[in-house]
Amino acid sequence: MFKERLDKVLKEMEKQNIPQIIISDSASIFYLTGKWIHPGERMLVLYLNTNQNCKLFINELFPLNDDIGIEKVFFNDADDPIKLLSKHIEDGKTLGIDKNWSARFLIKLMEFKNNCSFVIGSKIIDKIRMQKDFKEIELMRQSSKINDIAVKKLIEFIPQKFTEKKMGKILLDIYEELGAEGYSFDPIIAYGANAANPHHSPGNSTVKEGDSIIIDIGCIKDSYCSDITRTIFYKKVSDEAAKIYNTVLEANKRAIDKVKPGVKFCDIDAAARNYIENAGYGKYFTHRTGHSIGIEVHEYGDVSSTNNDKLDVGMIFSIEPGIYVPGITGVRIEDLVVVTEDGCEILTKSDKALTIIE
Ligand SMILES: [Mn+2]
Repeated sequence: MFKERLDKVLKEMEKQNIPQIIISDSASIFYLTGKWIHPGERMLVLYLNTNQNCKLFINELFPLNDDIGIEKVFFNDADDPIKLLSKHIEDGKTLGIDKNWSARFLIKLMEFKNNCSFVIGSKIIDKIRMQKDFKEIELMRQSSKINDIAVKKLIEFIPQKFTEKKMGKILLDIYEELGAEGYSFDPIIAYGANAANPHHSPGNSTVKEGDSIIIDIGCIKDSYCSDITRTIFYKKVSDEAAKIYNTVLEANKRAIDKVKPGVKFCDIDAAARNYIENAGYGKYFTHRTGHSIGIEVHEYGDVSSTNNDKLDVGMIFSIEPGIYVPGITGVRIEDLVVVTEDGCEILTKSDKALTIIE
């Protein structure tokens, strides 16, 4: 167990008056225990109680022999894990439930513990996970460092005119060569009109003269995710596309300039959005400005117009404005930043000046 992280969670539970919670999310369990357990359809529960009675309920199929600093309660496929769990939960008290816990577990537990009141408890740990500690920030730097090298290497393959799909496969080889565990999400590699779809799935298109090329990629290194987007142009760029590019770039820079403790997430979104709106492209910026990132590629804490939470030192999120003109072209420029005492550190270092490759 990471004692400091566990203590933070227990303290926050006390503050919010939720004396017991069930954590079932593998990433949150990893955050607290340092162990990845992927239970599939089987029950996996980290039960925390502010009275320090904390236990991990785990199927014996997933051998966890090391001492993780808290009691382990094993069960097998013939047992009823919910019945077992219910015996350890305090009667008559509020119980926080993981937002992603399956209804097939929860409803049964509610029947066993009908004197408890059930609330969603995830925000407690999700908010703590937003603020990365020193060790996590260093791991995020390393993950982004690999991703920066990968972008550069991948761009070198573009003149060979592989399909978007093939470029994705080449990227996986690059990540493996660089010592990453794999993708942090399915890469987006989009040529020309495809780039106007922010979530394009790489297909069989090949690059044509004048295309914008969106490369939105990320890897996992030592369990931490990176994420970057660069947009480049093939052989030539139209005046309109260059104007769009420079608008997105300025929006990206303005949002980054705004980052410091105490500023609201919605203010970061507004910095990028207002600039794009004033340039006349507002209706083509169709998504939020960014998302928190760490053990998972999308974590709690949107950089959006509706998030009034304030930034704090150690938070890491993306800033990724874009303009997508349907059927014609798309541009997105994404960086990851970590909030520091007086501003931010940019984790993604790849060049972002308008680039035309041959
Ligand atoms: Mn992203």
